Amino acid sequence: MGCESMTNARVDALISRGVWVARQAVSLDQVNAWRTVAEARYTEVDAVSAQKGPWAVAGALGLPFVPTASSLGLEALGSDAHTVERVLTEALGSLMQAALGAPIRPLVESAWVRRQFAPRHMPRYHAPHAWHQDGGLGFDYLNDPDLEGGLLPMVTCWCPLVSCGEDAPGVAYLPNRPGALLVPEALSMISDIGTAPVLAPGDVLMMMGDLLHRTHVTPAMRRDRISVELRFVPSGHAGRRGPWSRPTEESEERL
Ligand SMILES: O=C(O)CCC(=O)C(=O)O
Ligand SMILES: [Fe+2]
Repeated sequence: MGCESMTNARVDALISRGVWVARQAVSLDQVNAWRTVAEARYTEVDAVSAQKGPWAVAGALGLPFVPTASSLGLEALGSDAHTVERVLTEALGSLMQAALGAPIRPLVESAWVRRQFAPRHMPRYHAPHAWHQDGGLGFDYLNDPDLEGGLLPMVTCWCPLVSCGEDAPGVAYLPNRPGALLVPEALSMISDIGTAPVLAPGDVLMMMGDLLHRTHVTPAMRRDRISVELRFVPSGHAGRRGPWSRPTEESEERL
């Protein structure tokens, strides 16, 4: 397949199925550098957590930390947080732009390092992510009836820093595009187990904002997984703030 038709195949898949696995989009050296920093940060997280409990981590490290999902703000990677942004934009920016039909920008205030555990290591307070749509970030599910208008135009780049999907938790998705947000009751009734790709470090799972996905974890898994994720929206779009979004310069100005 020629280079151009390959690109078209990716755009078509992302637009029609809402998902594309960009194999080896990031170099292994680069991913290993991110992993080394992320592992060091999680060593700090675990030390604080062992001493003072998981709810003390954010204050002690001065970083966003969600104990129920072991999620750390991407800024935990220091200057490497900018590298994530640059590398993903360089490698996949044109594909995301084609899928969203507009120039793009990263949603840096909602960017994460995630850790998911093999069941045998799972801390008491921790849970895998249930079925959801990333385009529902910050949507008021209780009071806003506009499930179609409420969907953010978005592409998530989900990057495992270790191999996953088989022996370590990955992500499962339902390959179609609802085109709107689903109410929480509908999400909780999904019985399909979905498609869970086996991913290697360097692979990037790209998901449109309406794609249904969740953590894929099975009782047999033995290894834990660390991943980074960055979402992209059209550059002209204001995005939306979720409960864990960090202040941006703009939102600070408004305070
Ligand atoms: O890392 C995972 O297991 C899933 C994370 C995810 O989908 C999300 O937080 O949006
Ligand atoms: Fe997600």
